[in-house]
Amino acid sequence: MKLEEGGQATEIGWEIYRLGRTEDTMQINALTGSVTGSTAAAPRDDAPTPPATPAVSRSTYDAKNSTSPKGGFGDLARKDDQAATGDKAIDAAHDNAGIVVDFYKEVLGRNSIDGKGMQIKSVVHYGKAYNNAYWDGSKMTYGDGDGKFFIPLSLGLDVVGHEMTHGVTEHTSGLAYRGQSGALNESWSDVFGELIEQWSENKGGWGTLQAATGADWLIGEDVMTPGIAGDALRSMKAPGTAYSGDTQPADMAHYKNTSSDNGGVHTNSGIPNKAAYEAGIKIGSDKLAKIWYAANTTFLKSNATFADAAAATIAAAVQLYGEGDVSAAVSDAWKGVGVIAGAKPSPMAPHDPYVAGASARPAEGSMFPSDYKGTFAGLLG
Ligand SMILES: [Ca+2]
Ligand SMILES: [Ca+2]
Ligand SMILES: [Zn+2]
Repeated sequence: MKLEEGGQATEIGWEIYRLGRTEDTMQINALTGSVTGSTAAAPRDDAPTPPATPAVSRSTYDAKNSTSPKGGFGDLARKDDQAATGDKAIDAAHDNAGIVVDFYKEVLGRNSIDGKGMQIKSVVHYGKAYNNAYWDGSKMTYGDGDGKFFIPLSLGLDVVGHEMTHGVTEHTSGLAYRGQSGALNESWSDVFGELIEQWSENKGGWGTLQAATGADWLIGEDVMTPGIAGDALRSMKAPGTAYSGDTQPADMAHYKNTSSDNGGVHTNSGIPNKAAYEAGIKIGSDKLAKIWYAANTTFLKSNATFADAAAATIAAAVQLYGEGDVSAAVSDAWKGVGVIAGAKPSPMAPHDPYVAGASARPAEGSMFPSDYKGTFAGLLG
């Protein structure tokens, strides 16, 4: 909902009615979780105490190098605020998961992956020399890497943020994991993996544009190829240059029409990644996070195309910051990569049809909320 302030909608948020006290209301900013206003009635002795939001529970398991660990998870190695185990991969998975939960709560007002306090489960030491990490709908799983291409993947905060953001996407837009919607799903995970890393390196804050312009915008740089300096799995700043075999396109003119990798979800994600980077260095990482998050929770549908993502992020920018420099920077970013007409026009590649069941939870609702009255369409030209 929008909160009216001086006749102008300024924030999106929730209005909370306290238990048993319908005369009390409180406005909470949906993005920061901060209380923006309240009306309180006189205290009442018999009023029930509203439950405090419990801390999100974290459990990290040791698969002991099995691909079929005991009970599906392996042994519980560390829970909640328990002390470090001394096992680097387990401790990094546990600590980094906590940072990701904190980021979503403090920056975006989201209570865990599902928005309802979902317990965070991580499985570490999965398989032998397993060079990957993934989200499967209920938990994160991390391999140890073979020591040559990867070290234990949980050591990368952007990797952990990437995997957990797949969970957030599943519970919000439900972007179907193939074709352009799948590349957007991948890109949103990269964007938040990187933003969470920036936020954490700035000790839970942003130095306005400092974080955006001073960051490397690389994904997986801390865990990839310990023997090679300066490379990464993906570069948002310069897609296609992260490592010697990087084939990511940086604009629509180089979009890869392929049936492998679910239609190139890990390659074509370079295009929206580059758009996010270009927007981020102009508007700052804080606004980038809030706009891209609002696009995922409010505007994107499961079968979104890149052009839909452009429209969604522009709409979110307008909703959060009004029409102006911020929304124009977002629009310019998508024009720059050729997704919408402008600086580098190029034909749109056809979008794969939506495949029912490809997404765990197809999003409901429409591309734009019915109460949206902005004029973002004019910004697309
Ligand atoms: Ca990074
Ligand atoms: Ca390296
Ligand atoms: Zn991914």
